[in-house]
Amino acid sequence: MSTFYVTTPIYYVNDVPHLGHAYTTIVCDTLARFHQMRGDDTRFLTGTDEHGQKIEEAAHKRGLTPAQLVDQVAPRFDDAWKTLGIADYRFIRTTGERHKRVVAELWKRIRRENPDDIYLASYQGWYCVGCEAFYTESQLVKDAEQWVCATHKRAVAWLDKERSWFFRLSRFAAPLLAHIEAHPEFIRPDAYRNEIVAFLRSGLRDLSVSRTSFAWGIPVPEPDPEGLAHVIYVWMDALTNYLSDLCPDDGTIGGPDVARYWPEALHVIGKDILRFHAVYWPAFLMAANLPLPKGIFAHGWWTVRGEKISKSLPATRIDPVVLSDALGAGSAHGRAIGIDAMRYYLLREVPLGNDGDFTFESLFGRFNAELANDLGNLINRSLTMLTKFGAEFPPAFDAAAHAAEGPARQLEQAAVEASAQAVACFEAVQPSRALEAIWRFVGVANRFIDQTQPWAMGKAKDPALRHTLWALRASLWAIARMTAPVLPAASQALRAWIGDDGPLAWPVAREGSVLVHAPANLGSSPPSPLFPRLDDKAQAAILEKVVGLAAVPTPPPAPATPEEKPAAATIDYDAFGKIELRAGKVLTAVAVPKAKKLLHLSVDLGEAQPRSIVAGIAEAYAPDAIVGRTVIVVANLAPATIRGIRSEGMILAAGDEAILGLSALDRDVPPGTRVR
Ligand code: ME8
Repeated sequence: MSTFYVTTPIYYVNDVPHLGHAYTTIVCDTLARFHQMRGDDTRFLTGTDEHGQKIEEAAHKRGLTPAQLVDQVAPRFDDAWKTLGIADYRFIRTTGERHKRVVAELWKRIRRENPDDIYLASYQGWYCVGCEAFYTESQLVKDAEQWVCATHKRAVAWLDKERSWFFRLSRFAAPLLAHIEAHPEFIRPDAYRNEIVAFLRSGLRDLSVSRTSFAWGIPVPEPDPEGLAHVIYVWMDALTNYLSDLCPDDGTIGGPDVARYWPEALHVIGKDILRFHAVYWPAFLMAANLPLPKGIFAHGWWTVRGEKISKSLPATRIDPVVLSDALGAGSAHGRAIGIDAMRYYLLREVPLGNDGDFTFESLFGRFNAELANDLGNLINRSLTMLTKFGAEFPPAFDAAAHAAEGPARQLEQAAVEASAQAVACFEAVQPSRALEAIWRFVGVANRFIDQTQPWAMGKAKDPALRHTLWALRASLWAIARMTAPVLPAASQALRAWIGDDGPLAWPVAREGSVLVHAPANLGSSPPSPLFPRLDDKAQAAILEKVVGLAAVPTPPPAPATPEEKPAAATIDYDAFGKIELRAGKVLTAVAVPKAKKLLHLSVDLGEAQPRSIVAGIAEAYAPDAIVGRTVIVVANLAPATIRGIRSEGMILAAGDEAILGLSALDRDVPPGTRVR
């Protein structure tokens, strides 16, 4: 039995899960399910990254302590994965006691094994809180006299001579290059390996691995001679999760799980965090004289209309739970089938490693062509034939018919090929190619029905129908199993229909045959379509649910006694109902030139385009302080032009002359939600 250990990045808890997070988690889930089916000793880890300046700032923005924020948000990731049916994962939080012990232990171990690899100095330079990363100017972009992070498109902060512990990263360029050369599979796909090799060849600078300017982190486990309190750099803390989850509770780095799983670790990550995983992490491990993980697989970014799906761009955010609910609405199996369809689309649409643009056209296209048509029709047609003729012609394997030149033999060959190719592709972390191989078999099975015409055989009372029906049933059996890693719910339903209640193992060829190993005596029961075709109406309903405006509540009823005149200086419900207040998320904010009170904002109200709004709040709020906030917007105010800028709404704020406070909601609601 082999061992397989797969990890997702641990996600930041400064916001809630979106489709980008779901993607990595689904990739890992698929690989874990596949290896489980192959009989491998499988372990799958995900979790949340809860320390650092970014989390501390996010908490303060919400008026919470960091501990309160992380305790609120971490379960939302765990819940999302449970709702999405992610199987048998372990969930680690970096605020957990064991993790904190292991991180301190890793630090001490580096100091023991290679004392000079960590030293005190002072750091001066740029820092992006979004990435929690130090940058040189050559890694940043200049925008209107400011250095801006290329990923977060926001100004970076200058850290001025912050006293810090440094890690001697510069020592590791050569050993890392040697490791990559000796293990070509260490960084995949190739393009990312080449990127890291080029980065290493250009030389490495030592890395600041502690911070003193904030406190939300794991304390450095040794005193600073000047008495300053340091917390460990959040990436050193976060990366250690992959190891700490395997360690015993006392924080020792070792024990049976480390021995068993660590050498097999595969880190699946987005390309945005490749350098941390492919350079910093192995260097920390080398300095501690610990073995490296087996590999790192970086995937590309999902975009929406070309913009990366991210927390900072709400217009790109798609909630995976809402999407799967909407996709499964037409199926008797509901969300479970919606989840399968979403998994299928994400895994099939782009080869792992490439970027992909999420579009509803391609999602609906694949749903209808590949799930409803190719797979759905095969299932429906096969089960119909089995139900209709199975009693008169009980399916039976006929060795001679199976071996003879003809459709059954082609079917068998296609099954053998699909199984072997899918195994190779899943093992090589190429789920899109595995699905292509399986769908080639689905195509051959559909052709088998066209060629053999079981309905005509039934009519002609042809006894060969018994073998034909057997072959159809065996094909469904093979397909149910081969699709199980990607389509767990559809696979389970299909297996129930054909009576496959054996342990869920991969269908392998033995003595040149896959199909002949299908269990005998399969029963069948009447199906309901797994993936009902999405017609125009269904597509419109999905769009409405996933990207449409949040439902607008009906206006409150008029007062019960209309003859009662409202008192002076009050307005009635009707008048209030005419004011359309909506939650809006501030996407960007810039000062209006020569107007010291004005900021020009773009605000997401859940519409196709963000609104342009000019607000008189510049004296009270710096642009940076309001980006990302959810405010209350008067959405139906007549547009006006202020200082030559079109303003399409008003933001509610407190204060007469001077602005004293900005309207806010105490929790995140989808942009566009009505406020009343
Ligand atoms: O980086 N397309 O956490 P994070 C594809 N805490 N994948 C995406 C994506 C997109 N548009 N957006 C996010 C962190 N992801 C650190 C990791 S690990 C020791 C610490 C996925 O919450 C992708 O896997 O910003 C990416 O690497 C990860 O979410 C970033 O999540």
